[in-house]
Amino acid sequence: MLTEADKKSVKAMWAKLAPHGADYTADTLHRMMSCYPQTKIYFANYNTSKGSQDLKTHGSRVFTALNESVNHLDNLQGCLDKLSNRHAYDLRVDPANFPFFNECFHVVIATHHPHEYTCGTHASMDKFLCAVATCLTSKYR
Ligand code: ZNH
Repeated sequence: MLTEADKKSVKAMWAKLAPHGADYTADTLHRMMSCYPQTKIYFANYNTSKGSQDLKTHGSRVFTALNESVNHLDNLQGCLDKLSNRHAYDLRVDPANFPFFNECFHVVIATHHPHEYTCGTHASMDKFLCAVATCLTSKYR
């Protein structure tokens, strides 16, 4: 559960990273596919090299969804409902892959904001990313 303090912390950090958000998520996808190559099976036709147009386009979509989520911290499930159906029924992404994305996102944020991304902010952001992953994988039955 995100506390009020977590929400404040996530929103403050988000305001700092949002101007570069789409680049960060594209780099996160690149890192995820490099460090955990098993995640590449879902992106069969993608050019997975760093900075490719495929990663930029998809990174931007993922960033938009995360951005919407930050704007709806009190109703994440509602906000992500459609996307949750899509991941469960069409894409069938194994839920085990979500922690890989989250870990890589932390690394990318920390690389770009080494001073601002304190342990406390990291912890709050992790709760947020886990909450998003829980929503996106909630329809798997
Ligand atoms: Zn996902 C898609 C988000 C994770 C895989 N995604 C997608 C989209 C979005 C997202 C927004 C678009 C939609 C449509 O199309 O309709 N994701 C997301 C988020 C996250 C995720 C927010 C976290 C946080 N995913 C993920 C993972 C994986 C995935 C982990 C694996 C590994 N997705 C995916 C795929 C797709 C998607 C495969 C499809 C793509 C294309 O089509 O191109």
